[in-house]
Amino acid sequence: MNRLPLSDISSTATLLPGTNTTCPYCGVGCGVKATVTDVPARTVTIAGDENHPANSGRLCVKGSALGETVGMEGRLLYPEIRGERKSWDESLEFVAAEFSRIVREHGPDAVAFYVSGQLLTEDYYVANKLMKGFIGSANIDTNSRLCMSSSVAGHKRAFGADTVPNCYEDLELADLVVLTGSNAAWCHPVIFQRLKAAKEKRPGMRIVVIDPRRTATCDIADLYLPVKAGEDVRLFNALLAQLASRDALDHDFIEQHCNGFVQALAAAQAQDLAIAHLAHDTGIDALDIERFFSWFVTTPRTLTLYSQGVNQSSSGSDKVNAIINCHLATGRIGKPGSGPFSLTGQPNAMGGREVGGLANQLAAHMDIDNPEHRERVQRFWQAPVMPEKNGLKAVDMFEAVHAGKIKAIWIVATNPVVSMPDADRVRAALQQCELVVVSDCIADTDTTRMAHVKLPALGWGEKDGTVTNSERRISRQRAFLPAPGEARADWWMMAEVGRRMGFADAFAFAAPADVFSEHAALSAFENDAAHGRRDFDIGAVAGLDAAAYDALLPFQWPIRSGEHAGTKRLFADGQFFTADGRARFLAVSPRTPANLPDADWPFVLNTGRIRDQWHTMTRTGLSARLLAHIGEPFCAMNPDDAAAFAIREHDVVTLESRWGLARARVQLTRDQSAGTVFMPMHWTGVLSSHSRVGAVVNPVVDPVSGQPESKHTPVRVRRFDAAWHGFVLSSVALPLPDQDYAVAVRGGKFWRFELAGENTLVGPTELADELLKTVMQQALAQGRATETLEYVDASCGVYRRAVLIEGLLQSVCFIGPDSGLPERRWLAGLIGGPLSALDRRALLSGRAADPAADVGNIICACFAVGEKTIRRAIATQNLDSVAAIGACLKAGSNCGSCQPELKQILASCQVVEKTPA
Ligand SMILES: Nc1nc2c(c(=O)[nH]1)N[C@H]1C(S)=C(S)[C@@H](COP(=O)(O)OP(=O)(O)OC[C@H]3O[C@@H](n4cnc5c(=O)[nH]c(N)nc54)[C@H](O)[C@@H]3O)O[C@H]1N2
Ligand SMILES: Nc1nc2c(c(=O)[nH]1)N[C@H]1C(S)=C(S)[C@@H](COP(=O)(O)OP(=O)(O)OC[C@H]3O[C@@H](n4cnc5c(=O)[nH]c(N)nc54)[C@H](O)[C@@H]3O)O[C@H]1N2
Ligand code: SF4
Ligand SMILES: [Mo]
Repeated sequence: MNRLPLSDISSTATLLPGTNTTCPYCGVGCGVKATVTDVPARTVTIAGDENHPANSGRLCVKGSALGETVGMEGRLLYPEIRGERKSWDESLEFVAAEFSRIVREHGPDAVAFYVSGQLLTEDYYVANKLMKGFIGSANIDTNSRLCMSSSVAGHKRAFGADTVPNCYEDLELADLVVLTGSNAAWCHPVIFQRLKAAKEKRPGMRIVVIDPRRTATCDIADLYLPVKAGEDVRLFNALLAQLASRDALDHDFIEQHCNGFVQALAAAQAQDLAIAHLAHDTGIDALDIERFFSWFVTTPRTLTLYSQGVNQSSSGSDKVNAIINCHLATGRIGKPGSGPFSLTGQPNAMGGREVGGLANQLAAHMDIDNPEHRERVQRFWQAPVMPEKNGLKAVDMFEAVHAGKIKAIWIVATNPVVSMPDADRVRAALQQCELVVVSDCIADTDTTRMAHVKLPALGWGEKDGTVTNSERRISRQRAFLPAPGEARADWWMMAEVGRRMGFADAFAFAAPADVFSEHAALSAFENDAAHGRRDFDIGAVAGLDAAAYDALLPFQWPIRSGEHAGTKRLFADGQFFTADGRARFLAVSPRTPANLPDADWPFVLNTGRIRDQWHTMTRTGLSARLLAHIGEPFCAMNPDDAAAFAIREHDVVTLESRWGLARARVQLTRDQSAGTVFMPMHWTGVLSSHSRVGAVVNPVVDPVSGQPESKHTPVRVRRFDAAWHGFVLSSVALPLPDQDYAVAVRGGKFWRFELAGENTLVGPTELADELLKTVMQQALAQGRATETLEYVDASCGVYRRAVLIEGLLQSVCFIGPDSGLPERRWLAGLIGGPLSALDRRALLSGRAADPAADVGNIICACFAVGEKTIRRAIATQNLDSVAAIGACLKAGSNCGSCQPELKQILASCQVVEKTPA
């Protein structure tokens, strides 16, 4: 037993008070200190862990709000089969028996697991072992297919292994940071904050942002390149050609450590390199392209950060290799402050790759299509079977479910009915599947609605294990809350099913530490010069006992047996993991996306994330504070495009593709280039009637990685011709109204419903009756006195109602002919309370008698500071900087996530001031 020679990586010293754990959201992997102040009430105080190297105490707004998402609301508490509560024993027995039967009758490829980068490494390891080594199919794929698989493919092609060479310290050491296809300000906020701080300290550091949308990340950019969607390969190929023609190559590095340079350069030079044509094809100003090239040519310490604008593309793998080519050509890899750095999305996207959770991987960075690897893993696992070919990748997997070839699927910690492309087809596939098992911590999701068997999983704060962040740093997630109901760990469910399928010995894990230990041992198994060295090796932590595992400090892999500290950077020695140890240049050529806009589908739909929501909102949607910034699904559109289609700000629009439709409220902005629209991926069928953008997204994939092109779907956008608009504010949750446009938004002490309908309302009274039915029924059942206030103007279709119960305002319902309804914020503030005479009089006008009561849209979620408050303060107190706003209103002074918006508000106030009336 390896007992703690690991002074650098295992210690109990920093563990008290509170629990040191890791944030369950993005791949930055911030250390969090959680302190439970009231166990039954599950009250938890959250702070950044100052000793965690990823964040040194910083947290973004989502991390700071974690305490608001660990309550019992909405939790799945007991196993269920076909809607009936069952014991764990019955449920596991049922799943194991059905999977065994289907495998017996139809072969191992008739079953599948679809898992997630939000699983802990231990969960993931067990799932992968069960499917590949014991069921004998490679049909286990993961939402990382939608997220990181193009990077995996690019890394393997260039480096011979899926290796991220860099570490976060490089953020501070770089002289030029290129962010391409990454909105780090919103999606990797602590990395963004580190960059921002580095730049403030060292103003000579330059930042370039490459993105078809001008995002909040541009706030720190010296140069913004509005690349036309999909044109990254062309841009980076042209850069490679420039590096050659301007003699910026590292000839020694290329000759000694790389193959394929000549071919890659020839491919780059084969494209039209005339700057005017390049500018035309990429949509970027010629001078800006030249400036970018010059900076790259002259800056040895160049770091390229990339994320989904690169990966989620039908040429995603080629984009990754085009970027890596430029770093290899200049020898800028594995050195302080330089390298190609893929920012991973999910908290454990990396851990999943380490255990081989993708359908074309094996385990511990070995490959299914390598017979030696197969034999080795089989021997290590003492597995009865081992698939010889890759399994189905996510999009193909759900197609096979649709076709009835896959008859049973177990979906764990992901919500594919929302997040897959062509999502209505995914729903249809599950609807007709023989057996759908879903493990989730939340009871009602778009995917659990399709489940025959629901298994309650432990959530963050309850589960125990490890995750790996973007810089290869393995950290512990630790439990600090009791399991709710009968919820159990995901690894436990998988292992139990494994045992019940007849593989008791292979799945005899008693705790996550056992799983981790086996995983670590496999990583080091025959991993040496004689057998061929693999990058992923954590042999030093194989055989940790429970106490050492519990005390594990964050460390970066590889850490080989006998080593005492992890590895900051790889490839500094020019040694790669290909057969000959040389890196490979890849000859790539620009390719247009598979589906291009045309007269029928004139716009390119781009999808992605917003600052305060996480994916399908099952957790961030529990926090009213996180919904204060953006509460409703929106479609960002260029004002000129909107004008051409008679679309005005705040109109509801329908986005339609050949695959499906979604509705959202229009947001006009010049940050969105003409011909493109953007809609967030977050809204679900639970929270909206028709705002699940996945239904619209084309199921096109990258031919190498199988990653879907979620950033590029031709669509048409038309104004939703609403005959009426409305909203409801209610102190109690109401069922989602079944309307053409309906969105439920959680507020602090209320729910808000935004509504619109296509058909003329015959009776607004009847609609209000229907919408407020739950409120009235509850009052009736409790025998409480209700009072109704009404305002009707039938001539113009205006109807307003307020319901008071025993003097307290319970709900309001406003219906009108257009979207010009009063602001909701003032009314919302009145819900649940008694009304003053003044408020009562103003109530159905919807407008506060005192304008200061209207704070506007919330910009700073930490301190709930609204846009109108900020604008008033700027005007009245002459505030002229973000710091001044912070000093006056506190806005932007906690997590800093809203600072780019504060800057924009300042700028717009200054423009107004300077514009003569
Ligand atoms: N707030 C928040 N943060 C998150 C998440 C979340 O749900 N919410 N999810 C996490 C996960 S899993 C992931 S994967 C990451 C994703 O992090 P990011 O990749 O930074 O986020 P996205 O918004 O998906 O897309 C990034 C940008 O790519 C741009 N883009 C689109 N097409 C192109 C193109 O052709 N070329 C280039 N260069 N850019 C293009 C988009 O306009 C967008 O601004 O975020 C993580 N962090
Ligand atoms: N249009 C469009 N679609 C996209 C993207 C895009 O940019 N545009 N991005 C893609 C990307 S990069 C990603 S990563 C995916 C993300 O998409 P999903 O993975 O589908 O989204 P999540 O909401 O994170 O789903 C996680 C689910 O697991 C549950 N859960 C949380 N913790 C646990 C746990 O410990 N155990 C179990 N069993 N369940 C748990 C949550 O309640 C939730 O239901 O979306 C992809 N889809
Ligand atoms: S930056 Fe990412 S890991 Fe850090 S607190 Fe925010 S969501 Fe969590
Ligand atoms: Mo992701």
